[in-house]
Amino acid sequence: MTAITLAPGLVYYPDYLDRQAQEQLLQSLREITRAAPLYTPRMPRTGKPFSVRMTNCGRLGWVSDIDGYRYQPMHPETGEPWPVMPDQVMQAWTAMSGYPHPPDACLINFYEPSARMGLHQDKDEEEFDAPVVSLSLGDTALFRYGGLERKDPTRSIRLKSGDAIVFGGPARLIHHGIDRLIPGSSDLLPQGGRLNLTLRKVEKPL
Ligand code: MD3
Ligand code: FE
Repeated sequence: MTAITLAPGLVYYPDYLDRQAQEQLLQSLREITRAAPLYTPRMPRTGKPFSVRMTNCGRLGWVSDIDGYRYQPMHPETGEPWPVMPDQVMQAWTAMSGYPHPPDACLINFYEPSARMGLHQDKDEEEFDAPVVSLSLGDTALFRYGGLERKDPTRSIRLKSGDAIVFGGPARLIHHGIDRLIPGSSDLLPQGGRLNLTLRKVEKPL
């Protein structure tokens, strides 16, 4: 496993999942989205739709609607509990997080070729001592990250299918986003696009 430290607390694992592991994870995600369909989140207050569609697995899921951002135990449209986190996802957390408790939530983002995600911080969790672990599948994305202040300078890297990236310690609250996908860069998803999983510890451990 190759680990490249890009900044303090920010570790990149290129090709963390080989092709077979990517296909296995994709199959799990197909089962998850059958039970917990991708939905279109909306911006708080304005109700403007995200270009990224989302679902979750694990005990808690991150949702956004006109009322705000939050973690909740059920799908916002079906009202059903989120599907269980696959073993492969739990194993990725154990391998890369360095954190002694299992994750509470796995947010699954689906990007169509034109989708993007603006620069933001992830701060809806209570536990910032735990890192966020991200797994990418499908088309390569141009991922941008900066610093703790929105005005800080940014850098960008390409996240390709099978890559993992971990944000912990001093990198946990940095600004980050997805500028765009590189269409046709992967043949993993038959229709193109990209899936990103982010594994999170939401609540403070007992
Ligand atoms: C840095 N997702 O879901 S993954 C998100 O590719 C999110 O879908 C992007 O940003 C995506 O919130 C980026 C990389 C990532 C994920 C979580 C982070 C970077 C992070 C949390 C803190 C700092
Ligand atoms: Fe984020």
